[in-house]
Amino acid sequence: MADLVSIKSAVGELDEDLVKGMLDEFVATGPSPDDAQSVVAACQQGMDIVGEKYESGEYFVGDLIFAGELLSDCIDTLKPLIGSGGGASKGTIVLGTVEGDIHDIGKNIFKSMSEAAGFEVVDIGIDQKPEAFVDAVKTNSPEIVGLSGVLTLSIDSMKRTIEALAAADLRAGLKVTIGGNAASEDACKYVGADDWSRNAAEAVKTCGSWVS
Ligand code: B12
Repeated sequence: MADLVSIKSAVGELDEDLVKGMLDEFVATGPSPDDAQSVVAACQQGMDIVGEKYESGEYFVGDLIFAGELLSDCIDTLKPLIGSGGGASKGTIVLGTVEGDIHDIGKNIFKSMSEAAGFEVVDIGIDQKPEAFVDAVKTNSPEIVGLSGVLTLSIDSMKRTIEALAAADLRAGLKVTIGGNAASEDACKYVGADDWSRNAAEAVKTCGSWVS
């Protein structure tokens, strides 16, 4: 099993060579999908260190950008290990990052894991207005809508998005899940979602239970 503490710390230190070396070694051991998900989680925890260093003034926006690229590379390396749902589609998820928020690393991880679990994912991208979600739901008739957001202000965008779905008569029979750093139990209640998670693997399990 990989050294999760060292991976978390190397991501936090933005030590690209060390991170890549450790992930290459891990991949070479032929790990299980669960082990690969633990490494994804360790990389995500490394991003929390990056966030703390940014807040304390040690890192700047350029470091956030580099951190984003580093984590995307990590996910590209780990994605083939996460497994494949195989067979028929389990259902459709319309997914996007809500208006005002351009963060998409977590959204992309949730997308990869959902696809690996057998869902079809319609990814409408970042900074998406409520109307864009409404249009995507009308076009694709998904079972589930996933709203991603890491900024505090994203909570209000999520609320507006869910209100727009209700106003368009699309909310009944649709499950809505929210994720990203902004998601919490309180946020879930406030925005009127069915579920929330800051862990993509757990969220995918919940989505699976909704369509089974
Ligand atoms: C990388 C990063 C960036 C990159 C983003 C690159 C990209 N392509 O996404 C860049 C440089 C662009 C960026 C920009 C900014 N950022 Co920034 N950024 C981060 C950082 C370091 C990491 C975010 C991240 O990717 N985390 C890792 C992912 C994997 O975690 P996650 O999103 O939570 O996703 C997981 C789960 O939540 C879940 N999930 C995610 N989405 C979904 C969706 C569904 C449906 C489900 C079920 C699950 C799910 O699955 C994922 C895997 O488990 C965070 C710090 C932090 N700790 O979060 C700051 C942070 C989010 N940024 C912050 C800020 C302030 C900004 C800027 C305003 C900076 C600036 N002055 O310009 C801008 C915002 C621009 C905007 N309008 O959005 C603040 C937000 C403060 C706040 N509370 O609002 C943070 C918290 C840093 C800090 N501590 O101050 N940022």
